[in-house]
Amino acid sequence: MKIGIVCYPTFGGSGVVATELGKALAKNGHQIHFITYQQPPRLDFFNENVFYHEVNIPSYPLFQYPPYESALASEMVNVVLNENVDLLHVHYAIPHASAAYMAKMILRSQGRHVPVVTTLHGTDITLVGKDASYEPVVTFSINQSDGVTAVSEDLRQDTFAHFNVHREIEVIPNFIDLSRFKRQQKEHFKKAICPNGEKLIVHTSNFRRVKRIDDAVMTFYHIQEQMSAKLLLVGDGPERARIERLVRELGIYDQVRFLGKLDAVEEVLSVADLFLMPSENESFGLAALEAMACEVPVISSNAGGLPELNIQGVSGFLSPVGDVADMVKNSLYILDEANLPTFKRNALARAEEFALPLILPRYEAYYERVLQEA
Ligand code: GMT
Repeated sequence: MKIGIVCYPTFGGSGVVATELGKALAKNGHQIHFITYQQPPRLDFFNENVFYHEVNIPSYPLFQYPPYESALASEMVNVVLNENVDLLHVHYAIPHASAAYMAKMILRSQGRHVPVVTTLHGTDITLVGKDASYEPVVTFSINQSDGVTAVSEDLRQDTFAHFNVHREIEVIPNFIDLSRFKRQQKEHFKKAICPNGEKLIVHTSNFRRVKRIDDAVMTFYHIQEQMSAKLLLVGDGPERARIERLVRELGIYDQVRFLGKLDAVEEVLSVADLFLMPSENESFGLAALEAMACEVPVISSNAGGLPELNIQGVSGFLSPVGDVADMVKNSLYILDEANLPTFKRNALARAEEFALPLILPRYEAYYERVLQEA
């Protein structure tokens, strides 16, 4: 198949899923055309089946807001016509699904039919999409897609609950490349950070409010009152300055390191003992899956799709959102040397259920179905 993939070229979430999916499809012999406003971070290699088309957004003094959606739709039209693309797969509904609808209509007016698959990732539904400013367009463009997938059953239910969507939504969970995300021998790194055998706790996110990083810091604060431990915070975003202030106020700055955005997050995860994801909402929790693949048990909230990933008392524990005391109690239980090895093994076993070779055929089969029905 020749597939056009549209996504945000970002470090986390939907952008990573879209890029990894495209790479895996290309390895399977499909021709993949990425259409984005910047080279996605994980698209840094040569593969004969991968093509990159940058969306050009010319500026003009009249434009307070450059019309990205129009430029994107135009680029999709050009790529479909020039590269003979069979199907467009857009990740994150806003504004990709409506831009794809416009491209589809333009192409149809020229006698060319190209089906559109939209994958819903989370905040496009749970946070941003249901805002009245976007809702009519999101509802319309989901209904007009030829195929719609969601990364968890919870997100699927949320979509039906908040939007007047009258078409089927297929749940295809996120996946993990276990050849990349695996525990590596990085003992020198662990020794440098934890010279006295401290337990190493990690949180990675885009530092937005929805991640409740205060809860991660407070959980760590109470853990280190009971046992020696260090916290690594990976990622960057609007909350970072506030969280740095909180860490200083708590007097734990020496035990916490802010690593910023990292390409090779699996190296940090390889030396971690525990992963914290106390999010207010999380449609899937890809960062937690990456941790589990590196044999790191997960303390998470029970929000959104997290119960579909993290198994209570097996790969980690889930607590009600904001229940720091419960997260501390569960963390101390996991970090107990009598329990830690079992949780590490279980975390990997759970991650293996989301291995790329298990999930990729579900996308391929879904594309085939959409192409047949369109
Ligand atoms: O985590 C984010 O806020 C980024 C966001 C995105 O769309 O890029 O992530 C969402 O998609 C990920 C990939 O499907 C999911 O693993 C995340 O759970 C989801 N984030 C939220 O629902 C908050």
